[in-house]
Formats: sequence, structure tokens, C-alpha cells
Amino acid sequence: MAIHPLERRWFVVSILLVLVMGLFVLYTAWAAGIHPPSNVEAIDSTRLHLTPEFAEDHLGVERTKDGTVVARIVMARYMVHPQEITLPADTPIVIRAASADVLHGLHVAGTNIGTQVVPGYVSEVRTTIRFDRVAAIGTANPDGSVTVPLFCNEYCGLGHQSMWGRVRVTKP
Ligand SMILES: [Cu+2]
Repeated sequence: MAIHPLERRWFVVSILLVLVMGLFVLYTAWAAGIHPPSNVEAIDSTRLHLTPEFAEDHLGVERTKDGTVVARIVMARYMVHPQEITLPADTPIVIRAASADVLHGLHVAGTNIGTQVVPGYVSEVRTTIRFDRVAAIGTANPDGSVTVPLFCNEYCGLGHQSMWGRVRVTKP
């Protein structure tokens, strides 16, 4: 079967493009720690305030008995509850977020924390915040900690731009 030289050249180019894109995916996964969130856990978004985990008193940061740091966040139009959380750097942390209404996005600047917060599900991110990364872009506090913003990055309505919070990252 005869293949035109030009067609053969584009065949090679298209294969190379796929390989290059595959390498980018591997690079971001290994070097930057960026993975698709994989937690599947259903919750009734209309009754978050009645659940043991996402009731108002239980939001925020908790250090469990086994030493894990868990942050519970509720996103609702147009607030992040609680608006400020404090997390230790260079320590394994678990972020658990739920939406009380529509689709939101949770993004913490200077970290690989970024997930959709889909109504009806609990979004979970397990990560470790690197202090040098947040120190490079955040606001330094007098006590040595650094504050970085937490944004909703899924357009969720007319007040979307005011939907943000703060994460205070302390040295380990
Ligand atoms: Cu939002």
C-alpha cells in the first residue's frame, strides 16, 4: 500500500503530539501532584446542617486521634464556611467539602487543592501543603504563618466573585 510522503509525515507528527500530551499528564501527576479527585461519597445537600459531620459546630479544622488533620468546609451561595481555616504545612491533611446548593469549585492558591464541589457528594482532597510554595505567593503574618486565598472557581451565580475565604498556613 502506497502512502504519500506528506501523509506519512503528518502521521508521525500526530503520534508525537499524543505522546507529548501523555508526558504532560504524567509530569503534572508526579511532579506537581495533580490528580483527578476520586472520592465518591453521597450526601443530601439539602440537609447538610442536620448531618453529624457538616453541622455548623463541626466545620473547620480538627486533628483526629490518629494525628490526621481534617478540614470540613461547606460551600454555599455565596459564602465559604468557615471563612478562615488554619492548616499546618508539610503535614498530611484531608479537606472534606460539601455544597449546600449548586456546583462550586474549591481552589486554594499555592497548593494543589482544587476540586469541584458537586451538590449531593462529599469532595475529598488528601494532600500536603508545601510551606515554600505558599510563602512564595501568600501574605506573611507577624506570627510567621502565611495566608493564601481560597476561591470558588466554578461560576455559581451573580455573587460568585464574592465567594472566597482564607487559609492560614502555619509552619510545621
Ligand atoms: Cu461559587
